[in-house]
Order: sequence, then C-alpha cells, then structure tokens
Amino acid sequence: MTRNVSPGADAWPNPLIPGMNPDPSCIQVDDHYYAITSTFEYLPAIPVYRSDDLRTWHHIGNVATRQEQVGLLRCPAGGGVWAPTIRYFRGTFHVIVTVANSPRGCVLFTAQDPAGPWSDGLSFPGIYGIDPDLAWDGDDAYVTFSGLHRTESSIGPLDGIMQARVDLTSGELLEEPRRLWSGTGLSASEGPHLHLRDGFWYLFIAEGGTERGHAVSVARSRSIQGPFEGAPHNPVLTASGLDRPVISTGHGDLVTAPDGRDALLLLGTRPVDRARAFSVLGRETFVTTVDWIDGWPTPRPVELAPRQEPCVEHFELAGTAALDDPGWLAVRRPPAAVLAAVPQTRDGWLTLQGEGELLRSRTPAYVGRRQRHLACSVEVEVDCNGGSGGLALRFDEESSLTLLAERGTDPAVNTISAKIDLPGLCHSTSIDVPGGLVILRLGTKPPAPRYPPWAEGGDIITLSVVDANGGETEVANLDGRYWAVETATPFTGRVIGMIADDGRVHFRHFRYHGAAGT
Ligand code: 6LW
Repeated sequence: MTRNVSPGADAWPNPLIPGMNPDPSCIQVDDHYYAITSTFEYLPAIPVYRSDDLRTWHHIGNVATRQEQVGLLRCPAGGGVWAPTIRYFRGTFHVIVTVANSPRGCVLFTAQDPAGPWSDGLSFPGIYGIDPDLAWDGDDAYVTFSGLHRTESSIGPLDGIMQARVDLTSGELLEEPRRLWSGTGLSASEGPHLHLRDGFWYLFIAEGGTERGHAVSVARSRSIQGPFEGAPHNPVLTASGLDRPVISTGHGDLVTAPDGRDALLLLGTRPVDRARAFSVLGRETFVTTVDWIDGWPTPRPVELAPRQEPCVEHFELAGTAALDDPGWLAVRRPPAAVLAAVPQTRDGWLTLQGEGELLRSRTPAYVGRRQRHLACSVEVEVDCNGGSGGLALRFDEESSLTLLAERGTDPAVNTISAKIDLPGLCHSTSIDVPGGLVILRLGTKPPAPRYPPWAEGGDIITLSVVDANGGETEVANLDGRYWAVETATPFTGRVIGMIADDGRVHFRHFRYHGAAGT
C-alpha cells in the first residue's frame, strides 16, 4: 500500500464553520476559498464564507436574499434549501441547490462576486432528485444528483447517484438522466461531488443516512459519464462509534489546502455529553486532511478542536440597517421583511410586532443568529411597554423556548416568563421584576459530568433577567436535550434571537458571546 501522507500534525480548527452549517461545498479561486452550506426554511439562504487560509472564515454574504429566489413560504421546518454546490467556471461563480418543498426544485444561481448579488435562479424541472453537483467536461455541463425513486407519493426514497448533461442557459436536460453509481450498499447514497485528479474523475458521495451511520464513499472513472469503480476500502470515512469526538461525519467536498495537501470539508455533529446522545448545535462544518492511498482519497478521522479565542458580537440595532450583517436569519422570509411589517420609527431601536403565536407561526416576528458555541450567552435590552417579547431559541416550529418580558397591569412591574414549547408539552414559569427597560439573557453551557454518564443529558440552558448592576435573576434552568438534532428536526440547528409575541416590542444592544474552546 502506498500512502502518500504529508508530514506534520493536523491542526485544523474544528468545527471549521460552527453552528447550523451542514452539507458544505467549497472551491478555491485565486487566493481565496469559498464555502457554502444548507439553510432549510431560513432566509437569507446559503451563506457564503470566505477564507484565505482554509482556517479562518468570514461570512461575506448569502446567495438567496430575496424570497423569489427560493420560494420558501410553504416549506416545512427542515425542508427548503438543501445541500448546495459551489463551482467557478470561466469567470462566473455558480451555486446549484435543491429547494425541497418549493416549486423552484433544482435551481442554479450565478454571480460575478460571491458576496452577491446572485441571479434570480434558473430551475431544472427535469432533475428529479436532491443534492445536485455541477461539473464541466470541456464545454459540457453535467448535473450529478441523488435520484428519487418515482412513486405515487410526492417524494420517494433515494435511488442512487444520477447524472444528466444540461443546458445551463435554458435549464433543459440534454439527455435522460443516467444512473452513475449506486454506492456500496449502505442506505441513502447522496451528496455527490465530482473532482478531476490525474486523469480520473473522483465521485465523492455520502451514504448511511445523515445520522450515526453517515459515511463518505468514493468511486472513480476515466470518463465523467462512468462507468465508476468504487474504492476497495469504502467507506473511506465513518464515525459511528462512541470513541469519536465528532460523529455522523459525511457529505464532503474536496479542496486543496494552501500547503498543497488535500482536505475534505464535511458535515458532522459534536454531542455535548459523554454518552454522545445530544448534538445541540445541529450539523456543523468540519474539515479533515485527505491522504491518497494507492490512488484513492482517504480522509483522516475528524478531530475536535474548537477555536481558543472567544467570540464577541455586539449589535446596536438602529432602524432598518440594523440587520445588515449577513448572519441574521428569519423564518421563511428575509429579515428585512420582518422589519418592514412594522414602522421602524424609534431611533436607535429595532421594533418587532407579534400576533400572539410565538414561534408556532409559519412567519414569526423573529430574527436570530446561529448558536455557534456550546457555551454562549445572548443578551438583549427590551422595552415591553407596547407588547410582550424577548429572546427565543428555535430548532423548528415545535421545538422552541422563549424568555418574554411583558408590562403588568401595574406599570411599575414587568412579568418575565420562560416558555417551553415542545411536541406534547407547553410549560411556562414567571417572575415579576421592577418595570421599565429589561435586559434578558439566555446562557448555555455543557452538562456537568454525572454518574452514570448517560444521565448527563443535554446542555444547561439558563434564562435570566440582568439588572443595571449586572446582577442576574434566574427565571428558568433547563436541560437542552430537547433542542438537539436527535430529538427535534434532524436537519437544522439552533437559532437564537429576538421575538415579539403580542404588540410592538423594541430592542437594542443585542450581544452574542461565545466562550473560547467551545
Ligand atoms: C441533504 C442530504 C441529507 O440534502 O440531508 O441526510 C439533506 N442527508 O444530503 C439536508 O441537509
């Protein structure tokens, strides 16, 4: 066996792009790397991250900032924008993606500048499947995707990796989709990416389902159209055991690092407890070095190495420009549409107007950001004179929690409530605090070691009110296991942000603090 292994220890920061960032795809153009990930029912959709060294990433924009690009109004939680691929061809950036549960289906967006703006998008009605990849052989463009078996129901099971030559100007298929490879026999072959190396087309796929059995398998062919031959040691990467710090690894895209080594960006989860039961941040982007063994790309096991510096973000929230940072998210509509629903007339504040449904609404009065650290603290100052609102953590419609401030009948008193909303369980706890402005805080930290280890559960979520001197009064202390990929919608992750329940609520000074090493 010839193992072409570069010397030197791996020292990737991992997760590479933390928080809800699954299905990564990555390219290198000149001296820059660009990576994109899935966003499901959230807008803006498909974050574009840029790096010069493949280690430190900046969120420079989003591909779909307008509702018409993706059409998410009717998609369920966890549906919507799945598994985009980014490629660069003759001066133009291309992103191809499945928008599940939307008339848009398989869509191609283009841009000259990856920070945007991106085009309105061209649909490929002939592509019946998910996870499209885009590759060129000379002038010919090919979409390679995970086919869906056609059944009476609206969505069938996955049916192997398919491919069709396409016309990128009309969205037409230039041939009937052909089966390219069926994988190794593990379930759900998906997430294909094609790369040309040394005269071979290498086809990377995910198999085994996105949970603990997730795996990377590889096949290769001299022709982009196949036939493809699987690697003798497939799957080339899995992490299903309890001994790995990062599990469910798969769905990877290949890129060459600045030092010439190959690397795979891929999704994985990092459970918070020793029983490896609860992955509370969702599926994140990780990276690992790829060795070439006998001509086959072989990713190393993924190591856990959270960044050692803290993350401090402070947003002033003044008017409609308050949410210009590309990291703000809203549900099924852009953050700007949430702000536009109510006049932003209060100088220096952001105003939200709620209709009493909290996060059960399909389009809640809610704007938030990905939770990216296991130990984090989110704070906001709230004026609840005209309604009730505060902070909310969302995994999906049915799995959320909120910390609400509301003026009591006595204006000298505010009532602060912690509300848990889970399938089959709604629970609320309240305390009274002095009236006026309030600072609400949501903090998380990993569980303390307990015996037996499987009793540890999820992270510890503390909901509290902070007074002018920084003193904290706890409203609720919760086990975060119910807001995790294992218990809620498996595809998404946590988003934490501001919500109005009833009436008009004003916010300022939103702070996200992520602890070093988490
Ligand atoms: C993605 C697919 C998957 O399209 O999850 O389980 C989907 N596998 O590859 C959404 O992230």
